[in-house]
Amino acid sequence: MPQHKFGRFNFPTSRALVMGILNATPDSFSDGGQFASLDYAITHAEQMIRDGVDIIDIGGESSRPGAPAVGLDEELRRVMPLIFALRDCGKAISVDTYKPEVMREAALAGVDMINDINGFRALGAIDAVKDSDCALCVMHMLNNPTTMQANPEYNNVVREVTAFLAERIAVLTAAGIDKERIWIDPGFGFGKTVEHNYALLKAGKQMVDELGVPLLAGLSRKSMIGAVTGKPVEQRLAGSIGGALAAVAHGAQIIRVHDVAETVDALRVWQAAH
Ligand code: 9MG
Repeated sequence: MPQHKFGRFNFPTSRALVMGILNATPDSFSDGGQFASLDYAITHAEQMIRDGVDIIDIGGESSRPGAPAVGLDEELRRVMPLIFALRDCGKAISVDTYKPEVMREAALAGVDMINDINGFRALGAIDAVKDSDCALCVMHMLNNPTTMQANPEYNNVVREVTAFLAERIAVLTAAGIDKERIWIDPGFGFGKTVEHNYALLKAGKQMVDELGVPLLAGLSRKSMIGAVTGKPVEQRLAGSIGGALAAVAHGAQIIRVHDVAETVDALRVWQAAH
């Protein structure tokens, strides 16, 4: 049976995988400091596991436009205790970071994926991951999280994003990284208009065929869902599930989501109908 090697795990290619978003940021419900935040995040992770998650994506810095940058020490302080608490939970662990030092520590701690919204472009990022065997998610982002949504323009968004990802794959493999470790992600909402996002969504299979690596898609609760449904962020569950199924129909093999239980159910029904 064909499989994706994914750090310590082998996943079947015959179904799409669900990646649950776990924020290792201080939560707004608790004023109990670091340990309360850690407890809260672990409780959330345990719920995702009961709900059928495949991969838990731990992030210590929000990539939302306007979100405050987090320093290296603070990001390590947020992310590392969660990695240690969850790495033997039986589910694959991913870390969402663009900082080489965090990548290095996470890889040493045995995580299964590094998810880099910056496509491993930071100085030292490739060195930080090259000697590990975790999977690498290479995402496209135009400019940076502060400037990316200021009038994004492309002549041909699919061609330009595909060319960017092809270049990153070439750089990673030239550094000695096995292509089997690499996943691509068009980066919905990262320097794209609604039209750009849907053009990329529809081009998923074309990108996979052209680049020869599997695709991860993250559109949960994003503005591309709100633009079509007219719903605010807290009412985008049904739209996000529609988006997840559309992404799978267009070739995505991992769906990054907030709402694990509902997405797992939707994908199970989808799978049963194929
Ligand atoms: C961290 N993060 C936020 N949105 C994302 C997306 O669409 N893809 C990936 N890989 N990471 C994301």
